Amino acid sequence: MVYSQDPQNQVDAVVLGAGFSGLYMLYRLREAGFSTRVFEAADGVGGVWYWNRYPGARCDSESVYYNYTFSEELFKEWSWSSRYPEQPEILRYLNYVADKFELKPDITFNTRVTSAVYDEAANRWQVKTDTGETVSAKYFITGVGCISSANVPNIPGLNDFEGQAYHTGHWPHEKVDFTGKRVGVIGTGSSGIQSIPVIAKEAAHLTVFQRTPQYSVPAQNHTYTKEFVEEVKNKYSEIRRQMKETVAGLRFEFGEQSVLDDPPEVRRQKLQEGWEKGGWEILFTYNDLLANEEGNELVAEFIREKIQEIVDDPETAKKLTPDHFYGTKRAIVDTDYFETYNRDNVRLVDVKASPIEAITPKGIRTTDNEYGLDALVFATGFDGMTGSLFKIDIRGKDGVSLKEKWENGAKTRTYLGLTTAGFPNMFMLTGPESPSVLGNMPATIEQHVEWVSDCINHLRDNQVDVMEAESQAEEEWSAHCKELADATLYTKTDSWYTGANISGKARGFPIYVGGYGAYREICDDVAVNGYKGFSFKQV
Ligand code: N01
Repeated sequence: MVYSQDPQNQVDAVVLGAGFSGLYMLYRLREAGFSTRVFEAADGVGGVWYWNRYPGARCDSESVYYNYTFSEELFKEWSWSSRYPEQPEILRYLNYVADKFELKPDITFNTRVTSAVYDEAANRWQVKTDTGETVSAKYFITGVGCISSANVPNIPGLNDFEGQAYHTGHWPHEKVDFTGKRVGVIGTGSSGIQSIPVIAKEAAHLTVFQRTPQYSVPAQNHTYTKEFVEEVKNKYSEIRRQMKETVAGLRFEFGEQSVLDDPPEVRRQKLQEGWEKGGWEILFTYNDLLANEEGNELVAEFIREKIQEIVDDPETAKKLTPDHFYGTKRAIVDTDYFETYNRDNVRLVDVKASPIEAITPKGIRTTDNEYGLDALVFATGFDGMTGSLFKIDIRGKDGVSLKEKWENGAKTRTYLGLTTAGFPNMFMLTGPESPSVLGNMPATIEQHVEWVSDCINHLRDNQVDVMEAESQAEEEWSAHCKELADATLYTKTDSWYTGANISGKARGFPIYVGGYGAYREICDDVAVNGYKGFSFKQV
């Protein structure tokens, strides 16, 4: 169905973004008979998988969980090639979904929503785009992603560089050829750690500018056999159940024991097994890794020893050794990351010890050296959680903007991470104070989309025109999120979770840490109890 060309440009719902969230939201709304427009800045579907085309980009959730499960037919039609497939394959998957369900005709591509203002008299959202269109919608739903607003640090001389510069989150569509080039990479988060080994193989020379060393564990990536893929398809119900009920929407639950319960040799054996299995095994081995300083240190030390073993040059190994709590920055899985520093053409620069002073026409100048470069890669991350929402001028009742209400990010206030008081009929898919980024995104996205579409169906069935989170419910939810987060080690580390990566951004931890399964139960309970915590209006 193509959206109705209403002369007033009115639709039931406007959805922002055509990534995992927006595509499924569109599907559900259309199935329920709501006229829906999706706006997407890119010229294709995919969201982060459209933009993040850097070498080595792949998911860090196992692929069999990194997909939709709402359609058994879709789940059984699609076959992943490997445990952690690369970006082109994931983008192909999302295009396959969009084509299978004929979603593209309802998506307006190459169009960015610039503002969304709630018109209290009409009880509708007025949504404006950068192409000059205004659409009036009863429901305004954001699916803009949690880590989609690229952070390019404001380094002096940024625009003076004469070589090619790239950000991992805005990578060109055509292949970037680093052959014969001296390449610099700034940043060693997931994007840096995935791209560095691949770039090192191609470039003449690679210099990595590292501010904070990171823990990383081997992905132990491998291709899937036909038999395994068939087996997975037969486990559809089990996989869907795991994605719904577990702590992170994957096959894991946290282990039953504290890190401190195991004697050293047993702990070592378990961690060694986790290392060999790869991925996030280690992270889920114990029940208190993310809450117990002493226990976390024991696990961190195990990974530090691995880094010392892998990296030949002791000085480089020392620079690569992290000292924050393991897992409090997003746990990273890699392919040959630490091994890459044993190559002759790779050099590591510690920019905490010798900060970057400037980008020059010919490279990078730190306080103690100058590095000549032909190409520069910013693997410097994103303004997470709120960055993409704040790029849009979203205004609720009384003309108050979301940015003002949340004090520029210093105080996000939501009810369930889905709604915020003063912004009626607006829903944020994987919004701040939902579990979102602390696990497998497609799982948390499916839950949010299904909750929102059930909610909108409920409003229609009960002839309710306006639904709004109550301030009291919001206060309690935000306080609950903060209380849970403060009991963990997450808040003790500088990370994009805490906003510490963005200069001037207020520190917080706007993510629900109680786990996907528990969160789903809370959301379901709210719905079953007549959407408690919300007020309703019939016009
Ligand atoms: O970004 P990051 P990312 N000077 O913020 C450094 C998801 N993701 O794009 O740690 C020098 O983690 C910064 O240093 P520091 C995933 O959730 C998933 O890598 O702030 N360095 C850090 O090293 C991930 O967590 C996949 O001190 C500067 C790096 O840049 C999230 O996206 C793949 C600097 C940024 O690391 C973000 O990952 C990729 C400066 N001025 C991403 N500014 C999957 O596997 C920043 N840095 C699915």
